[in-house]
Amino acid sequence: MAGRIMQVLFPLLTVLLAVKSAPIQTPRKTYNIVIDQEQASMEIPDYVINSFGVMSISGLKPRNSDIVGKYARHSEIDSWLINIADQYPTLAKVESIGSSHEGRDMKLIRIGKNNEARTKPIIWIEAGIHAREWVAPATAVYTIHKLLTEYGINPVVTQLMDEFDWLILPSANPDGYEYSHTMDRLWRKTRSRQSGRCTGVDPNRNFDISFGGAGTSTNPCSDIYPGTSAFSESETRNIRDALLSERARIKLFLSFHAYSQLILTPYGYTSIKPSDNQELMRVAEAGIASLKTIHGEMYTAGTPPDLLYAASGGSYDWAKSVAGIQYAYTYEMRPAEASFGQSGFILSESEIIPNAEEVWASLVTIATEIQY
Ligand code: 0X9
Ligand code: ZN
Repeated sequence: MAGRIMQVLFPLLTVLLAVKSAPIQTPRKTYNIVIDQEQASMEIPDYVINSFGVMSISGLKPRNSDIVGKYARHSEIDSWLINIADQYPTLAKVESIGSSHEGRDMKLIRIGKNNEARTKPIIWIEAGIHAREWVAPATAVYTIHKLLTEYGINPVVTQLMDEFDWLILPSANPDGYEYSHTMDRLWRKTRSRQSGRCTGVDPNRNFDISFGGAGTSTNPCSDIYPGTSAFSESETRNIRDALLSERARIKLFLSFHAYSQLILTPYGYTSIKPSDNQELMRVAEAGIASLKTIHGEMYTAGTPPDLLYAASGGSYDWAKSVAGIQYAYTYEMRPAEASFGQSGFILSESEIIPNAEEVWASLVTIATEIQY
């Protein structure tokens, strides 16, 4: 018994020491670790944890992990969401925000201690709006799994779930995502029928912000075709409506994409900077500094016109300038660049978890740094 208690207490002590002695900037807040000893003795494997709550787990495999670290199909993500929410009924709830063009359900998971009270500030994550950027939904899945399985165990996770509700849409373009699995690995758009025998609209050009402006094409066959009008796509309408219904509480809006290793700040549609550009850059740079401590990966912060190209009709620009969410960012995840002979959208499955771990570290810092 004493051995069992030591086995439980020792890792907890390691957690506390790691958090206390961390040399790098981390959550300014204090942690209250509440842990059910019975449950802990059954579930906590040996682990080490760093100051961002990145844990390396050995021993027991966490439950519900079947699609974590994999490129899952939309239906697998769907049923996994229902399953994991069922296992953590006090911490999570799944709801549908509507259907895709081809009738697939778009599920949003609401995660957080006391989330049913609907009073806390919200962190919103949309992933997979571009079909071929598979690491984006995979990172959202990892994040959902981490939040739910480490609540009450990992003080960083516990703190961030006590303080925020996390609303995560892991598969924002289900039809395109499926098409990229079955027909065309590099498919990007939705799957709605367009004129001229072409299919699909770029959903990240379809929001009502400078619609049809810079970085779009009038050719329906183009990958950056914005559609016939803003919100012509059911997927973007569903996202718009879900976002608007929660907008007062959303303090941080994140859109997960790949690739290039960037945290894009607003705006994407114009080179004019928002009045709080400095603050948005400060928080993004802090996130990048944390990200780099995990696996040494380098990210850059800045606006799309400065770092990539201008592009109008994007979700995060709309979230900031229309929905009024101050902190809105687009992540472009791994890889930094395409390697010879291979598209940058094709990232080995073995990089999903390292990518998600470093993104998590940046999320911890960003969530801690935002002022609201
Ligand atoms: O072009 C895009 O939509 C994004 N890059 S990607 O390679 N993932 O397609 C950049 C989006 C930046 N956001 C806006 N320009 N609104
Ligand atoms: Zn993208």
